[in-house]
Formats: sequence, C-alpha cells, structure tokens
Amino acid sequence: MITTIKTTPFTDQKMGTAGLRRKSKVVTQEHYIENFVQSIFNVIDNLSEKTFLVGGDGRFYNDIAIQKIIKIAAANGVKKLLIAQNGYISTPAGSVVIRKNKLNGGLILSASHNPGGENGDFGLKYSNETGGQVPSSVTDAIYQQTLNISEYKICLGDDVDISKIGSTEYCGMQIEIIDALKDYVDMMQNIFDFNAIKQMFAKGFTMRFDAMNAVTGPYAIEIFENILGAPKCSVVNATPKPDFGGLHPDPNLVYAKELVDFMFSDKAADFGAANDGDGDRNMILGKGFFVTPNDSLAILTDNYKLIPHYKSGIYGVAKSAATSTAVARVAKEHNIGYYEVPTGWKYFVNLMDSNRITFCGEESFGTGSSHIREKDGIWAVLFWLNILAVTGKTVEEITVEHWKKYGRSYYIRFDFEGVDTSVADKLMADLETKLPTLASQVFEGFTIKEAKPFVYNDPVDNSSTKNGLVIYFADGSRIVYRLSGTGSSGATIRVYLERFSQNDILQNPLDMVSPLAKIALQVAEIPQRTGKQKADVIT
Ligand code: G16
Repeated sequence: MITTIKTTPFTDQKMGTAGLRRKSKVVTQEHYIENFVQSIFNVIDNLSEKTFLVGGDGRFYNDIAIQKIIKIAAANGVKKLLIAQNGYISTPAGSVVIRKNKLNGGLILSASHNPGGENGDFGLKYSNETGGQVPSSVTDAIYQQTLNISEYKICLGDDVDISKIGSTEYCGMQIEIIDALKDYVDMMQNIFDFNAIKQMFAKGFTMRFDAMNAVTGPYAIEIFENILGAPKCSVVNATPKPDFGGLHPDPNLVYAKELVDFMFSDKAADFGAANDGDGDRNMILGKGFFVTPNDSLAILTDNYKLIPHYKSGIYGVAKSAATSTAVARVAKEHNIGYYEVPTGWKYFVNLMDSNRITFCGEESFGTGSSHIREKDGIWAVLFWLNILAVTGKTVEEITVEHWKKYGRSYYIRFDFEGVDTSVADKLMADLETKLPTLASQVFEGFTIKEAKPFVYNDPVDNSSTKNGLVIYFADGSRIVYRLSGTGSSGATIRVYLERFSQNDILQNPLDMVSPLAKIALQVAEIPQRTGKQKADVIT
C-alpha cells in the first residue's frame, strides 16, 4: 500500500512567526501539503520510534490535511500518532498532550487568529517534545528540504475514522484517537482555585466568553458553565466552524466587536473574554473596560501569589520586545528575572525549560506560563477569574490600582496591511540605515535617546536573532517597527507605540500616543512609501 510519488518543490514553504500560513487556495494545490509534511519527516531521525500528536482548530481543509498526514506518517514508518477526536484540539491543549504523554512532537493544523474558510487561511505548526514550536534552526532545515524535495511516500489506504475514541492500526502504524479536552481541564483544575471561582458564580457573578466559532467553544462550556457554574449561554459563538462563521477569530477590539459592544453596553456582564481560532490568544474586558494584553501580563505577574499553583514563588517573566514595559516594573518590584525576546512564542521555550521564567506574554493578545510551552487563552481567563474571586474587586478596580502603584504604559499598535512586500522590505531596510542618525534629535518635543534594531542573544542556545527596529525616547517612550510574520500574502507593517506616565493614568490612550504616531509615520515615511495616510487596524 505504500507508494512513492514524484513531486517538484514549492518555493513558498518557509515557516513564519508560528508555522506555515498560506491561503487555503494555495494549500489545496496538488502535492502542497504532501511536500511540506514529507519535508518535516525528512528532518526527523528514527521515525519508527517516534509518536506525534495530530489535531487542529477545525478550519477549512483540516479534515483532508489530517488524512494526508496520517497516510504520509504511516508510509514514512512513524511508530504512532495520537489524533484528537474529530481532529479538534486547541494549541494549548496540544501542548498539554505532548508534554503529559512524553510525545516526540506534534503537527497542529491552525493559522491561529487568521480568518478561515475556502477564501481564508490554512496553517500548520510543528512542535517538538517540549510541547512548543521548534526553533528557527529546525524550521530552516525543513525549508531547505521543501526546496529540494523530489518525492514523497504515502500509504494508499482508505481514510481513517477519527470520530471515535480508541486505538487502531493503519498501514503498520499505531493510531490512538484521544479526548482532547480531559487532560487540559484536569491541568486547569490543578492550577487555579476552582472553589473560589465557583463561589463567585454562585453569588451571581456574570461573564461572557466569545469563542468566535472556533476551537475553544467546547473547552469554555465545560470549564466555565459545567464545572464553574457560570450561567448557561455565558459562552457564545461556541460551535467550531470551518470558516468561523465568517468571523475573523482574532480577539481584539476590532475583530471581537460583538463582545466589545456587549461589554460596553448597559447589559454588560461583570467580566468578558474572547479567544482566537486555536485558543492560544485572549482578550480581557471588564464592564465598559478593556485591559491591554501588556497590562494583563503585568497584572497577572503582580498577583501570582493569589493562584494556588504559583503562590510558593515564580522564577521570572519575559515579554517580546514589541510588548510594553509594564511588566518590567513588576519584575523589578518582585525582584524576579526579566527577559525581552523577539516576537514569537518559540523564543520563550528555552527560558522556561531552563527555569529562568514562569510567566510570559506578548502585545498580540498572548499570555501564558511554564505549565505548557504555548500561550494559553483559557488559562489567562481563569487567572483573571481567580483574581476577581479572591479579591472581590472588579476588572477596572484591579487595573486602576495597578496603574496607581506602577504608573501606566499607554500603548497602541498600528497595522498597515496589504503593503507590497518589496515596498515594506525597502522601508524597513532604509529605516534601519537611518536609525543611527536619529539619536539626540527632537520630534514633537520628544528627544530620541537611542535607535537600533532589536537583537536577542538566547542565553541557553546562544543563537542570535534580529527582529524589529526600536526608537527609545529620553522619557521612556518607545516606537517599535516590525513586519508581521503571520500573514499569508503581502506585508503588514506593525508600528507599536508606548508612552509611560507615572501619575497621569486616566487619559485616552490614543490621545496620549498621538505625538508618537506622528513621529513614527514621519521617520519611516510610511504615507509616502505605502500611500496609506492612516493605519488599517488600530488596536
Ligand atoms: C503568533 C506567535 C506569537 C506572535 C504572533 C504575532 O501568534 O505565536 O508569538 O506574537 O504570532 O505575529 P506577527 O506580529 O508576526 O503577525 P499566533 O496566535 O498567530 O500563533
């Protein structure tokens, strides 16, 4: 049943910030998935001793791609696959399964927060035995394979029924269909004070969780409604759909509009949250109140003692360079380690594995801890619920008290989308050349202290990564520029603006950062080069 098929390379199979992300129409081309999956297996030794997890966020084409992966894995002599029932598993739950079962890795089919469907995006992430995504050295090796591939092996058997939990054998390979919920739910119960949260709901506390028609719906219903006792229908858009019901499953103020409108209305619940397509991102809201992911990371870290699993102490904390410096002030206060890494969760993995950090997070609505090696949307929601239950305070009270103690980093991100790739690349290259000339210059009353690329030297594997360009101002404000690494076509220029104030903490964020926005556009010549006078998305 095993056959070898001749093929020719696709030149666009380089993984970005988190796996390979391409338009569904690209991925459905003949041999596309086969080439990529074979290229992954080509860089792994001793496949006959290895077991991998397969599952994803249920988006369009996942069902077909899963069957292809099964057939290619079997033909390559893989020992065993654990497959999530019906193919559905959130990215964090996948990390739990890989770690708990000591698997050799996993193939997670998700383009995360990108839209899905026939006209949307498809994605495939490759994790190793840490439960986190493989480092750049491995993605580079896989890319080289994709450029040189001339054949792949595949088993010509029927499709495997993955709808029922149990074990089977396929083409000489063992297969186990697993419940993707149980291990994850158990882990959350071991981390947080479920009794305190249950009591809070029993007293009438209300929440709305928007699963955005994506993979976390069943997890959220089980945890928030069935176990913790949140009122029925607290979880909305709870059924995963291949096209996310037309939603763009990115939990931010722009794309989670339905939830935001509700939380800013008279009917608002006490607490609101959303997750993205594969359940690793989160957005936190109070009644008429939004918590930026930057502040959320700082607040969770500051309150770690309220959580049973962390109360005896944490190692340290890390953030991506583009994320605000709010958590740095908390790390200093608690006298714990503090690290700044490039954008991409994979850069946190070595820091967690070497016990340098316990918490980490990013401006792109990602927060997590060393319980797994991916960011974790439901974990962040439970952390907030635990804080609210123990303190009896509102989301707004907790956040404002935090600002009173630590000052506030006003923070806004501008995205310029659909820019021609060559225009975006040239803009970044020219800006990098210009950076050294900017020191000491004054724009809009702000003095530039230093301007340079962000370079990260990993203390564990000594690799060095350059990602983004940073302008540091004398008053602690910052502008960061980088190109998105998760798009499926064209380029997105991201401009991250941060302005710190110790005492003036209740201003409008957009007003506060508007002088920085002006400087950012002027210095990089964004309007002249892209034709865009303003950002497409402001979050
Ligand atoms: C991925 C990575 C994150 C990163 C984000 C931003 O998120 O896992 O670590 O912060 O991309 O990507 P970019 O700014 O390059 O578009 P996700 O949720 O898409 O997997």
